[in-house]
Amino acid sequence: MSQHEKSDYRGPKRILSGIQASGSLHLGNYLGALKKFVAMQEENPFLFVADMHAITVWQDPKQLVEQRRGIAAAYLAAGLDPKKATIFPQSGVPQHAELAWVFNCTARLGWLDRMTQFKEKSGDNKERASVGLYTYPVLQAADILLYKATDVPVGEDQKQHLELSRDIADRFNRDYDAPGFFPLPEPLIQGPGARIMSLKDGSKKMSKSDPSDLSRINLTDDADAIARKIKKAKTDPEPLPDTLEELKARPEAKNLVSIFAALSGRSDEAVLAEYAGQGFGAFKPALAEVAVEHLAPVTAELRRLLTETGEIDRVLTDGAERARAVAEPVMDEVRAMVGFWKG
Ligand code: ATP
Ligand code: LTN
Repeated sequence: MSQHEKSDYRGPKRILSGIQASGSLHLGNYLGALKKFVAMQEENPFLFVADMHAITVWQDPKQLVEQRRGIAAAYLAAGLDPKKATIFPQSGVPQHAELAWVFNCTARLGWLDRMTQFKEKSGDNKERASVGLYTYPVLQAADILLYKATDVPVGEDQKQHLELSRDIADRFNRDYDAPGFFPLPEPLIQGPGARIMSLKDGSKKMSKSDPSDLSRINLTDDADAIARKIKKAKTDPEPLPDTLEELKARPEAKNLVSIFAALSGRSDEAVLAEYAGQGFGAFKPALAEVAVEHLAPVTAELRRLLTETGEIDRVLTDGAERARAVAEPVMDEVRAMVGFWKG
C-alpha cells in the first residue's frame, strides 16, 4: 500500500459502518460489528444496510427486500436506538452510487487488483464475476466518504478495504487540489471478537457463505441450536493450557476461548485463568451457557421484529431521509469540484 499523507482534514469525528444484506447474520458479525456499534451509539453513528453491495452477486429481488429488513432488525435487536444511530438503506441514498462513479475514475486498476476479497469471492471463475464485485471496494469508499466519516468500526477482514478508502480520499484531495476535503478514514478493529473463526475449521473465518451451518452460530438460532453447535464444534483432546502462548498452535481451542471472552466481556487470559487444566467436556457446556445467556435476548427480539415489518420500514425511511440530508451537500460540492453540470 502507498504511503499515506497525514490527514489535513479538520472536520468533526463521524462514525459510520455498514453490513451487507446478503443473508442472515452470525456470531462473527455480532461480535465483530454489531456489538461495537452499540458500544459507540452515544456518538450518533451512521449505520446502513449495504443492499447495493449485496447485488454484486445475484440476489432474488424479493429476498433482497427481506434481507434488508433482516439486517435492520438485527441492528435494532442488538440494542441500537434509531434516535441515536441513523439506520438507513444504502439504496435509499442514490448519492452513494453517484460518488462511487467519480471514485471509479479516481481509483487505479492496480489498487483493485490487490484486493484479496475479490480473489476469494470470484474464485476460479474470475471471468464470470460481475464488474460490480470487482469495484465493490470503490462503492465502499463512497459509502464512507459521502458522510466524511472519520472512524469505521469493522472486523479484521475489512482492513484492506479501509486502506483503499484512504488511498481514494488522498488521491481525490490531490487530484482536485483540495487538501483535507475528504478525511482519511480510520478502521476501528481492535477489541475482542474482531476475528471469530469457523466452529468447524479454526483457520477459516466464521462466514455466512460457508456451506456448513454447523460452522457458525446464526443470530436466528434458538438456545438448543446454539448449544448443539457448540457441542459439535471441532476441538482437540488436550485440556486448556495456562497461557495464551500455548494456545497458539490450537486454533479451534483458541477460537472457543476468544468467543467465551468476547461474549462475557473478559480477556482471553481471564478465561484461561478460570478454565486452565479443564477439558472441553467441561468448557463447552460453560461456553454454551454464556452464549445462550448473552444471545437469547437478541435472538428473541430479532424474531419478534422480523414480524413487525412496518416498524422496521419506518426506521429505514426516517434514516434514509436523515442520511440524504448529510450526503447531498457533500455530493453537491463534489459535483462542482469535478466540473459536472449544475442545473
Ligand atoms: P461473507 O462471509 O459472505 O463474506 P460476512 O459473514 O463476512 O460475509 P459481512 O457482511 O461481510 O459478513 O460483514 C459484516 C461485518 O461483520 C463486517 O464488519 C465484518 O468485518 C464483520 N465480520 C464478518 N465476519 C466476521 C468474523 N468471522 N469475525 C469478526 N467479524 C466479522
Ligand atoms: N464490505 C463491508 C460492508 C460495507 C461497509 C461499508 C463497512 C459496505 N460498505 C462502509 C464499513 C463501511 C463488509 O462488511 N463486508
